[in-house]
Amino acid sequence: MLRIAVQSKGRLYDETMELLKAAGIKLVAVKRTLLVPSRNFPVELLFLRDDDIPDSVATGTADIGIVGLNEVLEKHQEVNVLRHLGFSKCRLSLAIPKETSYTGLEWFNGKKIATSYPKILSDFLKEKHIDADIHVISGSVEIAPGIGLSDAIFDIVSSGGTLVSNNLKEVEVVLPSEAVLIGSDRELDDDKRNALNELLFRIEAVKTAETKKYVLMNVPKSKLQAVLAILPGIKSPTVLPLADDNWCSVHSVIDEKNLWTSINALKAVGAEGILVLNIEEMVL
Ligand code: PRT
Ligand code: ZN
Repeated sequence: MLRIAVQSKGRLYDETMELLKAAGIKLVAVKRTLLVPSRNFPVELLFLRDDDIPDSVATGTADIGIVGLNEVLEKHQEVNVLRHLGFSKCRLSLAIPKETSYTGLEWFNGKKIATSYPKILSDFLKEKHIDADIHVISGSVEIAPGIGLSDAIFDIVSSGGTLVSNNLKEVEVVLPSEAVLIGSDRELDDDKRNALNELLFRIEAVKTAETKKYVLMNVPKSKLQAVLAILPGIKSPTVLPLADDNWCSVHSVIDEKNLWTSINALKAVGAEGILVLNIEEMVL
């Protein structure tokens, strides 16, 4: 049985569970026991703190894991990123007091920076030849400059609201992060390898579908060519007859980012009764 380490509670939990559910994985019981098997797929979930997930995969306690890229790089374990998952997006950034004028990275020379991510920060500073003093604290990093503990911070930023409410401003983005699926180089037996390949295949289908919409519309036959010219489709749009001989029904898949432009263009050339549906999985 393939063992997947996931966060037991916190920012990654909901979307991790949603992704596994969308991939068709049902759990025996959703009670938060440490190890929960699936009832319809050869996997079991090991619920851990996110800090422990890279280590659990590196040591083989779990076969794969879902965790923020920031934790993977900070823990520096021997693990591989198998797939970016597109949720829990954030960035690790340097921030300084709002009223301080920022002159570029050299500003940090000789300064004290508070962080919970000393490894990523020291790698970055070394690469940029900046000589700063790293002060490690485990929580509430954003209050450090305000209470005189540091000159700057290096922390996770998402909306930026926490920085604003602590009179700080983001001056350098060091690492864009998101949830990733990690694995290791150790050999998996055939059952685990098959389960992993099937899981990766299903995640691919779910992720592809997330960026697409299924669109249906009624089109007068006289306008069909104009409508077809707008629609990309996977191969080509599907055209079906309707009871009224002068009309047909056209079905197609559209990139979500082009959705509203396409709908307006379709309306303009005579499409009517346009329906837009979510796609759950899409196998290309
Ligand atoms: O208990 P456990 O150890 O498992 O969880 P945790 O408390 O260490 O982590 P958790 O659940 O807070 O975050 C898990 C992961 O979510 C992180 O490792 C990141 O990869 C990702 N993530 C995404 C975030 C944020 N967004 C985020 N906004 N992690 C933390 N924050 C915090 C940040 O530390 C700062 O205090 O939110 C604040 C900033 O948010 P904004 O929106 O005000 O900028
Ligand atoms: Zn943590």
